Amino acid sequence: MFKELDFMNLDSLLTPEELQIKDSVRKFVTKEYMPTVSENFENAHFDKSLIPKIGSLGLLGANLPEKYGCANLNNISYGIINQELERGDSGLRSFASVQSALVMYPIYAFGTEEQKMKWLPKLAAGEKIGCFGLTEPDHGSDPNSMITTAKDQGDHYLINGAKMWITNGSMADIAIVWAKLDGVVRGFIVETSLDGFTQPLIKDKYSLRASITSELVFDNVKVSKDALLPNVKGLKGPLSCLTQARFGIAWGAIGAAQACFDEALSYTKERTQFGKPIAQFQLTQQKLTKIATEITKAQFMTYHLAKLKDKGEHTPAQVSMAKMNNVEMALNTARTTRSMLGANGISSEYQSMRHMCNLESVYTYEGTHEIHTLIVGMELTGLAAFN
Ligand code: TGC
Ligand code: FAD
Repeated sequence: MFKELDFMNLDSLLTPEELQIKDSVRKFVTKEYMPTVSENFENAHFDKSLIPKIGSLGLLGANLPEKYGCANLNNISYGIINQELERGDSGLRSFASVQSALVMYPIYAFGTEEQKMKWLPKLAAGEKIGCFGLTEPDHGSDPNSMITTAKDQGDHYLINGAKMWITNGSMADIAIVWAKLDGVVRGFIVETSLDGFTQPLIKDKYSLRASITSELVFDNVKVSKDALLPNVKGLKGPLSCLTQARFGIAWGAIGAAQACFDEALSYTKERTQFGKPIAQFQLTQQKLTKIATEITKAQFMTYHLAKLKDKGEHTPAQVSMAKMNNVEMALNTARTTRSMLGANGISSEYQSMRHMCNLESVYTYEGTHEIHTLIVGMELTGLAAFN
């Protein structure tokens, strides 16, 4: 079994099943994803051929019930999956967390039994791909101001508007679209093959290049009445999905940070300057020590959060603190480890800079660092500082 940084022996708290999940996802990522990630990142390509394999490993909607073709794992295992996928690349974790937390979860939590049986087994197997449309060109941090509308036309709804920066968009079979119906935010399962629905790819990104990001455009898209998710109204619908996804990101960021730490540790032990390994200089050790300490703190916060989530005792603000802290920690780690590799750090032979570029998006999506700061601030003070 591969051994990563585990300074406080967190593994001793994991069950044999949780350790086994970590090992199997690690092996999949190492053998099947890592050999081409650098080339795919350079070519702005997401390798869709891996999706059925990801599904067959039980990594999609992994914390949802077996009845719907899912693995029914606990939240530690769900977190570990995200951590191991993001050790590979944030784009790989993005694919899985959108499918799991932002597409499967709302169907599971807010859908009818027919909607669940129709979509969840296929999404779990990776036979169908989903995306989640909340952000609009002019409404990001403040989704309540969205202007996409759904109009009740008697026997169908008519959707008009646009969503922006949508992960998986151009390859999705369905989109969970949040639109205002009679002024209230509602969720719809919209098949992307419908007339008037287009998903232009967003090109030329410096970040998350091995991930698909798209616009969604709705021009009089006619959706059937059974596309509406009936069991939620208002912004708490999409925000509840974000709580699931942000939890996964808090774990995922640790994987990206560990990958960067491992790279810097082995590089600085090998690389010599002034006649000794650069790992022997005090300033290098200070950097490694700081990173290892921050990763360890993040691991324990996230582990405890998963335990709270298993008991249904976690709060959105706790999830915000973990997302905010861990992503900032991972981004700082990647920037530091990139510098520790000197000029080699900018080469695509190494991964710190790829992680660093990706983490700039992770810092912004699923609620920016600033928005999470304000969510925690509101929890502490009881005063909202958003507007
Ligand atoms: P506010 O009045 O605070 O809340 C409206 C209703 O929602 C409830 N609520 C939540 N419920 C569940 N989970 C949460 N995290 C919740 N936060 C709030 C709240 O209790 C209320 O319920 P009710 O019953 O009273 O109606 O709403 P607000 O308009 O003041 O907004 C607050 C704010 C700014 C925190 C919120 O809008 C926000 O989080 N903004 C950030 C937007 C965001 O995160 N967008 C992400 C888009 S998806 C994405 O980025 C995917 S990237 C995926 C990938 O590639 O991995
Ligand atoms: P803005 O909201 O315009 O914010 C710009 C800046 O202003 C930020 O620094 C922000 O923190 C700051 N700011 C805003 N309001 C405040 C305030 N009240 N106080 C202090 N500072 C503030 N969205 C989806 O719906 N689905 C997806 O699948 C998806 N995938 C994404 C993939 C990528 C690669 C990226 C980059 C984004 C994705 N997003 C997705 C969108 C993402 O959620 C938004 O970018 C994010 O919510 C921020 O919105 P914005 O970009 O419009 O920035």
